[in-house]
Amino acid sequence: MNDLFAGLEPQAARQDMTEGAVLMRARALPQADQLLADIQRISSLAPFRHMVTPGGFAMSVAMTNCGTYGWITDRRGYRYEEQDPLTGRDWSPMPQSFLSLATTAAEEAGYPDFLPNACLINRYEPGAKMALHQDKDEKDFTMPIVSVSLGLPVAFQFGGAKRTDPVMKHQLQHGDVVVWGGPSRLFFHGVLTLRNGVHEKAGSYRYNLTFRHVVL
Ligand code: MD6
Ligand code: FE
Repeated sequence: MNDLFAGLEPQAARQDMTEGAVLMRARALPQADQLLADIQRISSLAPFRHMVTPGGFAMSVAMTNCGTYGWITDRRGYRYEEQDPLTGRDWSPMPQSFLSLATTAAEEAGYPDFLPNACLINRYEPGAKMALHQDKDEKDFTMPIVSVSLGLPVAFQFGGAKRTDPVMKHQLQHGDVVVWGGPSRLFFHGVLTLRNGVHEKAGSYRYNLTFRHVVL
């Protein structure tokens, strides 16, 4: 064994990460091929792009969206919009595969009333990462977020309510689902640099779907 995963949590089918946050290993495996096919279709209409932060930096993660609202960033700030700024068109409706996975996983985690109206699709290539952040552009924090990992594995960091709180690392693999809400809904989290690799279903990428309920 190498020490690549030293310090990471052991693998259990279901694991409480912190208050209100549940990791369900391989929960999306049965649907993974369908999810990847839907990502391809969605991104043929609304291509993955490296958006620019308000500070003027291009993000290393490429993004697109589906659902009623899509998360975007540019020099004017972070926000949700009903149209893709790249094409001027509405985002694609959320596919049934996405919707049923998100709502059933949320229910299994103790959130029976989750109704997502936005899905941010992140695409990481080797070298890409996401700094510690809070998801707070949704305005409604009563609903959880459901997160689905596909393709290459990555180390996910989960901290606390303050940026300086200690973080736990969890290795997220193809098919893993994280549901979090309630007391941890606004906790800081991030993704460490994606390492080189080739995944049999996703090539040299990691995809992450995050389902949210947004109010404008
Ligand atoms: C990622 N995920 O896993 C980044 N945010 O690529 C997130 O930033 C995230 O997984 C809110 C809820 C769940 C998440
Ligand atoms: Fe996030």
